[in-house]
Amino acid sequence: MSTTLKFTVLLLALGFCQGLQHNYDNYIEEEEGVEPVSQASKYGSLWPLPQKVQTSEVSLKLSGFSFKIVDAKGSSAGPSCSLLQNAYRRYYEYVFGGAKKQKPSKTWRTGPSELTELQVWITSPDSECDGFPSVTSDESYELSVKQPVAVLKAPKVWGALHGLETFSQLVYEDEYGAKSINSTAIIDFPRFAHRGILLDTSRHFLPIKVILANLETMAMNKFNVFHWHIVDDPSFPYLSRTFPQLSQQGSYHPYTHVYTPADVKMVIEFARLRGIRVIPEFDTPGHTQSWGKGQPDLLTPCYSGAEPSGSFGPVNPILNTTYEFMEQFFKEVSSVFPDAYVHLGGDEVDFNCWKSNPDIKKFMDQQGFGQDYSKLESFYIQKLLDIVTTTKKGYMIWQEVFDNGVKLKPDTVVHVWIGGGSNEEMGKVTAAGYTTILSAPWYLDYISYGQDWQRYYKVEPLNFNGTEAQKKLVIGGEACLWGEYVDGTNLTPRLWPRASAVAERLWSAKEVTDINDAFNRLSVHRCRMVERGIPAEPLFSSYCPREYK
Ligand code: CP6
Repeated sequence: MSTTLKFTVLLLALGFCQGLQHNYDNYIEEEEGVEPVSQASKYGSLWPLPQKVQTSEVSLKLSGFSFKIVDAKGSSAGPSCSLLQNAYRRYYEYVFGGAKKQKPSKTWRTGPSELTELQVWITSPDSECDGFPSVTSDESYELSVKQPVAVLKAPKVWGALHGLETFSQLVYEDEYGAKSINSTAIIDFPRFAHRGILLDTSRHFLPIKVILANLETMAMNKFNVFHWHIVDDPSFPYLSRTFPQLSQQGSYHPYTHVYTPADVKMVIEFARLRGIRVIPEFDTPGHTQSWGKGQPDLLTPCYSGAEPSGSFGPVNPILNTTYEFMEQFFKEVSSVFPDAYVHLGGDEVDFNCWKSNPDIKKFMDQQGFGQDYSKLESFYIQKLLDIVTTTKKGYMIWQEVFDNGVKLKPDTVVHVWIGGGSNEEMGKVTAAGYTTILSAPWYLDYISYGQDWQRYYKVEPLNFNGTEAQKKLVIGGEACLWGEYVDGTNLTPRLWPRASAVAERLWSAKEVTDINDAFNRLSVHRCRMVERGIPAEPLFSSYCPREYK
């Protein structure tokens, strides 16, 4: 028995705290989980696991020289579909890597057990090649790998993108380093339509390069929503064409720490090419300190006794100028971001400043709100929702907005973040008939010793008391990586492969819960991300065939 184990057992025997018991559980699981990374599980290294997989022992060779990814004859997307052409190139590179097309010897012929082509067949008349993905996008695909050609069938390009990723995951190296793939049949589609990652570019500025690398990794994990928490209290890096003074005054640096319209366009197109939606969050009325620097009178002046204290609180909800500003601002946002939804925040509104302000007090009396400041919050949010509705966008809001009884449009998406593992709130929100997204168990900014991916993996989003109709309202979830302790130096390894656990929970069938099988596949998947240049952190003691360089 190792010293650590002895020590832990001793503490347990003494009836020590919950936290240590948790570590002890982890210790055991880890020891049982040790496997060489190269040892494939029953399903090879597929992650997230497809809905239906049929594998065989028949192995086919792929040669970098002759293998091609091509449009199938009947496909509705041809050479003019740059989204697919782009993806073919990307996945060819991922499959054959640095080992570029090697010219074969003269006597070389296509062997009897060689796979020469992957034909990509978009079956629906409208491939959606030039469109944007949405919550209703068809992401399904079918993949048949058999001699002499593999066929990837998908109604839309979105499914084809996922199928290409899956195809690339099936390819392995034999003992001589030759690329091989086993004859396989796959039918696949996501369990949940909304599978997101929240990144926060206000607490720390994230270079575009880092954002793009994470979009690329999201595609490897079949995530399809980038929730861009773009501004917050500490900084306002969004360069607004209508109100350039917001980032001029509110960013960490007005030239180096801003996202220009060209940057934002690039992020949106890079994401679209990978089937990823970009949902921006402009969080109000709280979390808006940085807005106040470039937009005078937007925030509530706080009072100390009878005098303004010099500090400011949430957005001032009693001025007409506030709503005139929001109208113009969200009109711009709705044209810059093509997604059908914007996230309007609404979380963690601190009432103390509102309470201190005599003008707000007077307004509360006039409106008959009494001492109930959540009524004032509702007043603001209601007006904001009306403004955003005129821009023809749908909206997402954090759960407090629902909890405070704000009247919402029936198609509002409520984002549940409070309550950790307990899913009570999911029952309440869906009982009220709202579409909902789960984040409460998936706060990846919380770190601890051990394999916390297993906790994320074990979450069952529909594990709450409710009818079948209620469960249908849960459209997915998001892993959140808030930015207080994260910037370009540590974001990627902190997010991956921990977010991969969430990816499989949101994509794969409900019954996919075997933690040992998950460990084996995820270990290989993590090495694959490393091989593709992503510094994803290890799960446990192990090695990768090609380590991070
Ligand atoms: N910023 C904003 C945050 C958080 C929220 N909103 C947050 C709160 C508590 C924890 C983690 C993050 N940093 N704008 C809440 C949605 Cl534990």
